[in-house]
Amino acid sequence: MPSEQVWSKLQELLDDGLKSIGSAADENALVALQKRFFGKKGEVQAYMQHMKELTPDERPKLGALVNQVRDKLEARFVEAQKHLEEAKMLADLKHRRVDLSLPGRLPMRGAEHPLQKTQREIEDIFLSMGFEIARGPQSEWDYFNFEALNFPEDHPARDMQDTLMLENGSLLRTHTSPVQVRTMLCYEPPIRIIAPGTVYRRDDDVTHSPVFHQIEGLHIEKGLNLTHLRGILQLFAQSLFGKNTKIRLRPSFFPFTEPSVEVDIACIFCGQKGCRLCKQTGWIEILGAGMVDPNVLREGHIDPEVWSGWAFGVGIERVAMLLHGISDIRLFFESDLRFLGQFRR
Ligand code: FA5
Repeated sequence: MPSEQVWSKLQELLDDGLKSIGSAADENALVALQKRFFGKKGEVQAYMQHMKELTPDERPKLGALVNQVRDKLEARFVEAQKHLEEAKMLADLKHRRVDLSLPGRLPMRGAEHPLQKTQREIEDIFLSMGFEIARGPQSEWDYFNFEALNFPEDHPARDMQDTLMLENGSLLRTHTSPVQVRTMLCYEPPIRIIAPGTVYRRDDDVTHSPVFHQIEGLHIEKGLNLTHLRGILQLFAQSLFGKNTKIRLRPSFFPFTEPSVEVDIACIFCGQKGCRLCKQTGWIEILGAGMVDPNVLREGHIDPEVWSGWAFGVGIERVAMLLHGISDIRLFFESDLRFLGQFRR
């Protein structure tokens, strides 16, 4: 084909292409046109075959012109696609009659679980005082859960914590205190840790759950005594329940602390006037604590002649119930969104 004919055919192709693409009726027609013009054997590519009919200085001109034609057709193609999409959307909208004055629907927002939130708040208080977080296994050996904590075999103190036994001879830990000895065996004193975790007991009523959570605190240092324990727990109670919160220590018994104490806070509900929640006493028990028994330090390979320590164990559910005025512990475990949604920040 002589070169003038090639040029004019190319112009025809461009005119025809722009017109047909511009008037494509739907998506299917566009796809067919795409194949017709841009396919491997499409009409644009076909022009490259005329190369050999041209003189060497005309060939680059043909290449450039074919590219220009392709670019223009492609641009028209993108335009047509956009136009078809818009037309489809408008048709849809007409059909659906969207009422733009209706309020939008808010996506559902999650919330931190109240137990997780309480645990984090307690952790933050102790982390700010230089304590570190330690952890231990939930399936535990009798040795760490009882024996190393000074509960001799068949000692009636074991009945204080109804234990769930596992088939391999281990048990579900009944408290976080086993982390005390595990930590002593791993680290040299001074030690300052808190150990949050899940614990299990054969226990089930409105204030006791078979699965619950505790945070253990352990401080081992030279020259510690009960006043250090009292000071830290006072600070803890004030950070959690308010700066005027008073605490008191009552003598108690745990095999692994000597002396042992129960710690009460002045009733935050009635200001110590006496109410149903403090059973008219003005005080509410929040945790057990005491000075680490020398036998326990020895089990942890720590010399009780040199080092002394205090420890405490607090129930996270108990604290969360007090903080939020919740009277039934089962609410924490029922996954009822009406209850959990109230803890959104
Ligand atoms: C202990 O578990 C001791 N290990 C605490 C301790 C640690 C004392 C270190 C001294 C030194 P106790 O059995 O009292 O103690 O439990 C501690 C707290 O766990 C209780 O005050 C209570 O808040 C919580 N608790 C106990 N049983 C349940 C239960 N079934 N459901 C929910 N919370 C519970």
